[in-house]
Parts: sequence; C-alpha cells; structure tokens
Amino acid sequence: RSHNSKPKVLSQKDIPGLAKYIKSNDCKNIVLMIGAGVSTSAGIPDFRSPETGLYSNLARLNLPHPEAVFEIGFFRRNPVPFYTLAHELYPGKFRPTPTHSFIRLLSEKSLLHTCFTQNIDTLERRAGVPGDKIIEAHGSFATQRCIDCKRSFDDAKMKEHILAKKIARCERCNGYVKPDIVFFGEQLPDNFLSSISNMLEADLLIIMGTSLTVQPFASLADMVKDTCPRVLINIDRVGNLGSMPDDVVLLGKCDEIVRDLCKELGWEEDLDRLWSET
Ligand code: CNA
Repeated sequence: RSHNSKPKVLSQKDIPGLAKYIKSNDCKNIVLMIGAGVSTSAGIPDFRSPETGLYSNLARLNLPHPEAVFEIGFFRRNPVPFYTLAHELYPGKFRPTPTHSFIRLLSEKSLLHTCFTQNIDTLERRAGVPGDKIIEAHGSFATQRCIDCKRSFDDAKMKEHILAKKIARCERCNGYVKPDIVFFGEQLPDNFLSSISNMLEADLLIIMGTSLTVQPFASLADMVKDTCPRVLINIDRVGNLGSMPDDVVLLGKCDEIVRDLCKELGWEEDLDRLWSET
C-alpha cells in the first residue's frame, strides 16, 4: 500500500490536517503509545539509538549480549548489570520533557483516553498525567519483590540499595530482589492485558519515541478501528506506519514536532505553562 494514498478521515496528512481533526467533534478519545524516545531529551538514553543508546553502551557491563540485562535467567546468575542500569535510570533524577507535558495537556483538554508506555522512568506521572490514564506496560520501579519466593520488599530500602548500587536480597529467603519491571519472557501486567480493548475506543492513535520492536506492545498499533488515524512522531520510520490511508508520519524530534502541533492548535502557551510547572 502506498504512503501517498488519499486520506479517508483526515483532510490532510500533515500537522494542519491533524490539528483540524483534533479540534473536530470526531476526535474525542486519543490513545498514545510511547517509548524511550520521549525521554531521551531528559537525558535518559534509549535502547536502540546508535552510539547513544544503552545497548551500544552496555559493553562495559560484560554481558553475553545486550538484552541479557533484562533476562531473568541472566539476572539470577548475575544481577550486577541490571542494578548498574537501574542506578542510571532510577526515577527522581530526571525532569519530564515537553513531550510528557503534551500528554498532560491532552488530559487537561479531556482528550486523553489512555497512555500506553513502555518506559520505566515514571516521567508521565511526574509530568502530572493522571495515574488512571497511564498503563505502564513494562512495569515500573514503584514496587519490587524477591525473584524466588516473590515476597515484596520495602520501597525505601530498595531505593537505598539502588542508589548505593547494592544488590537487595529477600529478608525471608535471601533471593535477589528485582523491581517489578517486565523482563523478556515475563508476562505483562494485568492492567495492560485488561486495557488492550481500549485501542478500539481510540479516535486517534499517537505513537511517539518507540522503535515498535518489542512485542506484544508493538502489536497494539494494529488494533485500532479502520476509521482511527494513526500518527507516528519519531526520528525514524518504524513498524508499518504509513501503510494505512490515514497514517501520518512526522519524522524528527518529538519535543519539536509536538510544539509545532501545539502551535497549530493554539496550545503553545498551555504547553509552556505545564512544562514550567514540572
Ligand atoms: P528503543 O528501541 O530504544 O527505540 C527508541 C526510538 O525512539 C527509536 O526509534 C529512536 O529513533 C526514537 N527516538 C529517540 N530519541 C527521539 C526523540 N528525541 N524524538 C523522537 N524519536 C526519538 O526504545 P523502545 O521504547 O521502543 O523499546 C522498548 C523498551 C525500551 C522498553 O521496554 C523500555 O522499558 C525500554 N527503555 C526505557 C527507558 C525509559 O524508561 N526511559 C529507557 C531505555 C529503554
């Protein structure tokens, strides 16, 4: 299918066409799918960007392959690389980006239906997006438990351990403690599974800052109704975005594109106000 095919729902496949649709009565529920690219301008490296991504910088951790840092079998043998990474990514060190404030803005305009995030940095919450709109598909640092007996571990103690780069161990069985971040091969959280059907309620899907390579998350992009335009805001083209008549592909840095969209919507001052509050 052609990228150039005529849109069916949108008037134009660009920022003005998108802004017009967002302001129309047809667009009541916006669903977002986001990934590490929305947080890179906060100083948090993503996985796959060449040179700056974590995967190209994990060599010093002596991993058999970069993904091993998120494999439960490897963690069981050697939790040090994960704890090193956790220390670097630990929430609290970073300020939300303008793109995170844009998500909050959608919520203030009563347009945000659900924000599906793959990120574990909790910057959506820090930007003030209501918790009941966020699905942390790959878990977060909010809770943690023993990988053997599953006993939960105290939040404050966990924070001390991660900040001191010390491996936390279960107080009952001495097993290693791991934040409730989804590792490869682990099931996604219940609230992700029960929210998949939210995709059907979307009048607009915005995908930002993700390589769309991690399943099952990536497959959400194909679950919207035929009449739901999909927008990709990313440095590079990913997934099959561009293949449907109402797909809009906006390539570049998300903070800049989101600002251009807000300008077109007349929301730039709102965006700046929200961001200055974070
Ligand atoms: P990824 O595979 O690293 O892809 C990131 C994508 O974002 C790439 O396509 C980049 O080109 C793009 N990108 C990078 N910077 C920008 C920018 N400023 N503007 C627009 N696009 C940009 O990351 P995914 O999220 O797709 O991969 C899924 C993994 C990454 C999830 O399981 C996350 O937990 C994990 N991760 C999370 C964080 C975080 O919480 N901030 C950081 C690193 C990795």
